[in-house]
Amino acid sequence: MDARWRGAVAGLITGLAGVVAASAVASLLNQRGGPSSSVAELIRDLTPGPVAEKLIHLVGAADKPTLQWGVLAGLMLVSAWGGVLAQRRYTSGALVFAVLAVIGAIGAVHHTGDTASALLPVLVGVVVWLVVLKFLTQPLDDRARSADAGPGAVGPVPSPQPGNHADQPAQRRTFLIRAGWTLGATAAVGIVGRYWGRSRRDVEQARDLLHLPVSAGREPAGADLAIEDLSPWRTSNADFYRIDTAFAVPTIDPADWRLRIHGMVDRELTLTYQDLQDAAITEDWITLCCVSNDVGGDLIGNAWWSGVRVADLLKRVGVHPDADAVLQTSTDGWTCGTPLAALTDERNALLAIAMNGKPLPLEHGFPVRMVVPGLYGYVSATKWLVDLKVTRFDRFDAYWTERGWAELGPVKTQSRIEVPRGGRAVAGPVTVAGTAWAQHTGIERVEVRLDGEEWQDAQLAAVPGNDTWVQWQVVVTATPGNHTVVVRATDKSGYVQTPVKQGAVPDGATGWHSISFTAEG
Ligand SMILES: Nc1nc2c(c(=O)[nH]1)N[C@H]1C(S)=C(S)[C@@H](COP(=O)(O)O)O[C@H]1N2
Ligand SMILES: [Mo]
Repeated sequence: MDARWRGAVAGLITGLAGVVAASAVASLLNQRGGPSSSVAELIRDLTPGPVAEKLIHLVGAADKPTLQWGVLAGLMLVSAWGGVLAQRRYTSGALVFAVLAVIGAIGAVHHTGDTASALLPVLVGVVVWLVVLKFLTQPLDDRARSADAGPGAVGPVPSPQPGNHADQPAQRRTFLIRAGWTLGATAAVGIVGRYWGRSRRDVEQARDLLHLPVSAGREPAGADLAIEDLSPWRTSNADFYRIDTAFAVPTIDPADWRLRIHGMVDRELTLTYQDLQDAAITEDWITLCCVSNDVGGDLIGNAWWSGVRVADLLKRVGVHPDADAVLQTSTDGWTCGTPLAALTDERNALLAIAMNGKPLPLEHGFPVRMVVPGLYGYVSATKWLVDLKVTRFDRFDAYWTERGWAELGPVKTQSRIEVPRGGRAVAGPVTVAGTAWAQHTGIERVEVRLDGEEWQDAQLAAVPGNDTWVQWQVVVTATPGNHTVVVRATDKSGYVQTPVKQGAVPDGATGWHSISFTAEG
């Protein structure tokens, strides 16, 4: 093989390795398509209408794959050229790949809109390109070849002749070995990426085909004050905060899902997804929040959940009287410990199958998760749930308790100001609004204080029960200039939110939320 060809082959392998790595990262991050299909979409979107139509007409229904393969073929050609250039001078070849990466980045951002996660695959791809390019073209480098004449060489080093791209067998061997390794690694990465991508698509499809016996829930009358910039009563699935330790979202086919309930029980029970659909479905508004939520933070959301009451299932299995906890485990091995009492009392602790009328999104625990009103997520809301063990708190440590968080995580009474947003208002009457929560206790009262004046009662919106947040609003009178507003809530147990500031570790932040704004005259 002529040395020039070897440069082209090095470029091809480099191009392939980067694309495969980028696609694997994209599918690990559960993005649709990798950077190359994004570039195909970019080209499609940039092509003027009539031309696009002609193109589509020409290639018929195959337009999408054709375009995608076209993009890949173009990429491979350019990569080969980059390899040939790099053989002479690494930086010229690297520059070619850098330009390709910029095009990929534009495509990715155009495709998803979410910059940070869209760019990660491209970033990984370009790093792989630059490293592999160096790795493969180094043994082809003209100067390296001449130097390789070795320390034993006597006399002037012969300069490499064109056409006689000094084909030292040692260099050829090094190149072939490196090329082989790179191809092997690329194949391995490709298989992993494929596997994840496929299982994600399969499970998404199974999810789309479900017809669950659930409703989407109706906003209770008067619960949503519909104030601009105030979070809506219902948090949509797309806007719901997400917290978990899963790098790649677990993909469980509902047909394969099983939940084992065991431990200190009279009769073990294993449930299928169909069993849950056939059981009595309970639906309720429940506000879920994270223990890591700082004062004023947004790791909280309110949704209409549909599922089976855990209390009913625990009654069926017969819980031993000396048990006090349930150890929950997810398919990826995350665990949490929940007080048995919270799962057996009158509250709607649910094995949820739907969120806002839709099967759980994969990110939120599909096919089945737990939701328990009144407890932080880290001690109750296991996503991708597969195992419930009735036990005692003195017999286990769960994921976050091993890491210094409290064993028990009842939600702390909190309130948050959301309006005025952006630190600006018009002097005169100013609407201050926000949310407050004390799940499973209920909010009794919300007060607001402007610049250290008297506390002023806020008006509370309607709520369907005690397990959700409540919206509140109050009008304060602001003179032109800078102001600070503070909020505090009182819950139905009579507890008034403490001003004492505490961080989220080990059992949830405390303190009053305040904001500053400038009133313009
Ligand atoms: N399997 C699993 N379930 C989990 C977690 C996790 O890391 N893994 N995190 C918990 C935490 S800390 C919270 S606050 C909630 C968040 O649920 P969400 O992502 O649906 O909002 O899920 C809980 N369930
Ligand atoms: Mo959390």
